[in-house]
Amino acid sequence: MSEISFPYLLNRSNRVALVQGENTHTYSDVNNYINRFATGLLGDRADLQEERVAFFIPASLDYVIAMHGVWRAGGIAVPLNVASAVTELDHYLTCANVTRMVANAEYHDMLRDLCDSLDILLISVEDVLVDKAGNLPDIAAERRAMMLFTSGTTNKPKGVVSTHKTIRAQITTLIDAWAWSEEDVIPLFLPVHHIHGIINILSCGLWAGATVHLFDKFDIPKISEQIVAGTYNVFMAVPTIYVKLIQYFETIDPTEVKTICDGFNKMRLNISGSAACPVKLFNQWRDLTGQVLLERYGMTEIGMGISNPYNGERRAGAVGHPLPGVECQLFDEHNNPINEEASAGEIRIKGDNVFLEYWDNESATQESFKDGWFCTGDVAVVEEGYYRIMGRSSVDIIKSGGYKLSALEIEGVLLTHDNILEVAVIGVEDETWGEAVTAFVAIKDGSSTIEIDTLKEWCDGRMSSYKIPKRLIVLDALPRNAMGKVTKPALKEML
Ligand code: MLC
Ligand code: AMP
Repeated sequence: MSEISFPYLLNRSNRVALVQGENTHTYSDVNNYINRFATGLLGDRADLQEERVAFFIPASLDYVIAMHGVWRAGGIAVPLNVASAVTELDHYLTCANVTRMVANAEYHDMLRDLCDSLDILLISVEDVLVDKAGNLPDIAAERRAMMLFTSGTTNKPKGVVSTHKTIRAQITTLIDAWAWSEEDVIPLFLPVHHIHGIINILSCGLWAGATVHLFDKFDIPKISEQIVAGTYNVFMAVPTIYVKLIQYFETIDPTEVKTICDGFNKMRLNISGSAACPVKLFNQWRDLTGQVLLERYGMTEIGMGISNPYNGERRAGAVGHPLPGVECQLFDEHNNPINEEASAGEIRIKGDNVFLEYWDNESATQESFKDGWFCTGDVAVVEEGYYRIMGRSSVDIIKSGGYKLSALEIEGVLLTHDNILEVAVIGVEDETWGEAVTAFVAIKDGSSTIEIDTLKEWCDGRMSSYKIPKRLIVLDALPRNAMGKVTKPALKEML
């Protein structure tokens, strides 16, 4: 077993690691906090031995302290979505057998009952920080480090477990491929419970010795101000963010648009990923800012797999070539490898970047691998060496604004509505969100019909807000095939 020397965040003396509002934090300050937090977490133990410590903290210094502190003490970090509904949190905490939850004091009242009911100790970073760091354990690279929840073709999200070796591989391939350096400055406004924010931005930035500016949400005017000031040289976002920026440009003065676009123009790199970047958007962004978006493809289970080149042609509508260290192969439906160009097949991935397991779910782990290849469920073709994503093998997965949503999970909640007899949820093409959650329902005999606004109100608190259907279509009955299964393609055609 190889030991990890924790190069995630080297002590780079007085270089600035994090900026949050008016506050700046150097690498040595952040490391000092991390070691003191890890020591406090350990108490009189020598090693957390993969204890699951959850944290409910938006992007901030405290988030970084919690994440790295758990790693330094030998625990498994479980970052949670701060926009989750309580029932969703209950599932994450129970599934991961979490024992301690770190949250900012302002969230304690909201979380206390849930934590008490699950026998979880609710703490804050200040509670744990000790005055002086003590001895910290050596951690083997093969040990479990992080658990992220992902929706899939089952109705409850699964815990994707990666080891330190996985995370290291996911980071280092991007450091080289995208030419990260100490000179880089990048804003982080994406959620920090998904790999796009955690690995591609925060972890790559800190590994490279760069500076990461933390925002608790995607605040266009605040971020634009910094872009105009020339603060950032790298920008990474989901396609919806580029769409929203373009929509914002339509609401402000053209001279202001020009100064923001000039700010983007001066950057060394703009990246799009987590969902398909439409060719129209790629072209609009190039016309506005002169930036040729670098589109890449990834997944919670693999980090980044395929990327357009940093140097070389970035092709619109394509995701590029497999990254160094990532083996990538297309397979047909009979599990035969496809080696000729232009034939579509499922993307399967091998490499140190691939996750270890779904937590406490051996059958799901086994089903997701075939002959050592991780089966992504995404379908692609290769054209002149460039991969192009064609779609997904399951209609039950929806990508909305970069979030992966399970149609079955949303259907499960909607079915508990008193008036709903049957329901089917699909993703419908949408210019802003990529896909918009759309619910088809049949109403129980004798119940009154439902309007979209009342359904949205009912959903509030029962699911994260971005899962709530954007459209509702009431039918007498849902179309079914001879086996009695709802035919979702027929629903799509109806629109
Ligand atoms: C927000 N809303 C959404 C939504 N985000 N609706 C559908 N889909 C989404 N993704 C809704 C809210 O519920 C709210 O509805 C309204 O929009 C305004 O909310 P907001 O929070 O102010 O929106 P905004 O800040 O503009 O958020 C948009 C966004 C966000 C694009 C910034 O969705 C986001 O951060 N997405 C990125 C997710 C991500 O990081 N995915 C990576 C997964 S990892 P109402 O009705 O209340 O007004 C992965 C692997 C890889 O995919 O390859 O990277
Ligand atoms: P997640 O499970 O949230 O990590 O989402 C991963 C999924 O996002 C992949 O399986 C793809 O379906 C999708 N995805 C990521 N990047 C791209 C991209 N550039 N183009 C199309 N789909 C993408």
